[in-house]
Amino acid sequence: MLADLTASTHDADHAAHLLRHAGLVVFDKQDDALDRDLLCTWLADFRKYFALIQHELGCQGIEAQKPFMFNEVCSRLSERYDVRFVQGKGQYSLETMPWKQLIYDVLGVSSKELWHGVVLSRPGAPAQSWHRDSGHLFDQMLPAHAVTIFVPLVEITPQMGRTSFIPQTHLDKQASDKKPHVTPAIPLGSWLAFDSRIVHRGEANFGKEDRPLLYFVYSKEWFRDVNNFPSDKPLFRT
Ligand SMILES: O=C(O)CCC(=O)C(=O)O
Repeated sequence: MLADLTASTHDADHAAHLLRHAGLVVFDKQDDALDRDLLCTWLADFRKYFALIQHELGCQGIEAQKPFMFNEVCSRLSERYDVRFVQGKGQYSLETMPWKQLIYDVLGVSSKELWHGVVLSRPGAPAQSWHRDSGHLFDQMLPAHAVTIFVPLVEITPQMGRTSFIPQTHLDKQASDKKPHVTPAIPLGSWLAFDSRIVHRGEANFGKEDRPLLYFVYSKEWFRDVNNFPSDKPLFRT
C-alpha cells in the first residue's frame, strides 16, 4: 500500500491523483529532497521561537504540562505543542517550495497559505486520537478545500513516533478508525502532503529526542479555519 503512495514532482499528474484519491502522497525521491541548509535554518528558527514561547509561558505561570490555547501556540496533550509561526513569509513562501505545483493543481492557483508552524512532540508524548484537521464542510463530497504539507526537521526514528494515516478517509464522512492505516517513514529531506479531511494521528514519542515536524496549511481562498487556534488570545501581549 505504502509503495503506492509515493510520487515525484516530475510526475505532477500522478502526485495530484494520489492526493485526490488516497488523500495522501509521500515525496521521498532524491530529486524532491529539501536542501539540508534550509532545513537547518528552519530548525534553528523554530528552536529560537520555541525558547521565547517557553520563557513567556513561564513568566505567565502557565503550566506546560496542562492543555492551553493561544494564537501562537496550543498544547492539547501532554508533551505536544502546536506552534504557529506568525512572522512574515520570506523563506517559507509557497513560490519557492517544491510542492507549489501540487497545491495549485489540487486547490487552484488562487489558493492561499493559511499558516505554517511546527508540531513538536517531546519524549513521553502519548499518541494522539485519530482525528481530521478539518471536517467535511458540505453534504456533497467535494474536492479538497485544504491541504497540509509535513516536513520533518530531524531524522525521525520509529521510536520517536511517526504520523499514521487512514487512506481514502478524506472521502468518507463515516470513516472508521478500524480501517488499515499506513505510517510512512519520511527521511530527513522528504515531505508529504495530505488532504486535511483524512483521518490521521501522531504516534507516541518513546524516544529520547524532540520530534519537530514543520507543517504548511494551504486552502481555497474562501476557507477560514476557526477551529485549530484561537484568534483572540495572544500569548505575547506587546
Ligand atoms: O505529530 C504528528 O505526527 C501529527 C500531528 C497532527 O496530526 C496534529 O497535530 O494534528
